[in-house]
Amino acid sequence: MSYSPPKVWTWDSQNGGQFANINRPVSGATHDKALPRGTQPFQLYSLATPNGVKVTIMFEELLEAGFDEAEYDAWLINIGDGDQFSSGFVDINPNSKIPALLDTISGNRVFESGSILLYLAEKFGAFLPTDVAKRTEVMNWLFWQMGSAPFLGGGFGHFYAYAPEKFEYPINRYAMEVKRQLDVLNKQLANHNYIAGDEYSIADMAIWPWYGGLVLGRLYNAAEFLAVEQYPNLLRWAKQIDERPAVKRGYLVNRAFGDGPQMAERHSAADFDEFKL
Ligand SMILES: N[C@@H](CCC(=O)N[C@@H](CS)C(=O)NCC(=O)O)C(=O)O
Repeated sequence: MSYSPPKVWTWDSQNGGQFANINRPVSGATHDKALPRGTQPFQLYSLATPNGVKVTIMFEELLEAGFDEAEYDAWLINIGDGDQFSSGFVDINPNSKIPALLDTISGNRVFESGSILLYLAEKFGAFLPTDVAKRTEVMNWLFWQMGSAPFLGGGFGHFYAYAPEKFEYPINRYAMEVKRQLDVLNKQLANHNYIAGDEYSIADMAIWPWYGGLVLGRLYNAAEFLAVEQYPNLLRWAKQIDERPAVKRGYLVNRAFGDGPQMAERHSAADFDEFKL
């Protein structure tokens, strides 16, 4: 199988891949629609993909730690339906990707999951050490996640689970890179309880939904293919984080797909009452 690129690339909207209907080569709004707005200080617009879950875990951890001012309304953005291209969403994230946040107290818009985690950590003085050396290590791993996960999601996940055919070259390339990343995490967790050291931090919250989810068999159904039992320290950490009550709650928020329990929107702590968590 070979392909000769034409002189100038043109858009084939019917490329056969899953999600091809929402991918476009241009940015910006496709329709005029305001975002819904609740009464809580934070308005989150998201979906329970790994990038979305990072932020709902952070909100639930803040609330669990007693920061009542971290109350939030979590509104569902159904990316399959193109909700991320509404004029209201594009106003708070010109990149049209979940998660996006509005801090109604300061009026700040915040997009990119790493930026949101950092914003909330600094605002509440939580899950980010103040000591320079410790803080730098958290940042190292937070930025590691932001740079690495696209190879897991856009690379491995796309070609292993979503592409219209199984192509050997990209699956080999990205399986190799993802296994290298799993080995990096496994080695780091051999002598650290949490990713960045002794303390649970926003680095764990950023990395767990992707790499924890992968080794727990919740992502791309690829745990066997990637032989995740080769990473025992990573598995130990993934299970340990999975046990946290705030993580269980955060995992559920904005979940409107899959076989397990779902909670499309979250507006107060009482929304969890009907779930056995
Ligand atoms: N780097 C971004 C990535 C966000 C992202 O890729 N979001 C996906 C869902 S996981 C999305 O909204 N996709 C919709 C689209 O591409 O139109 C972040 O960490 O916030």
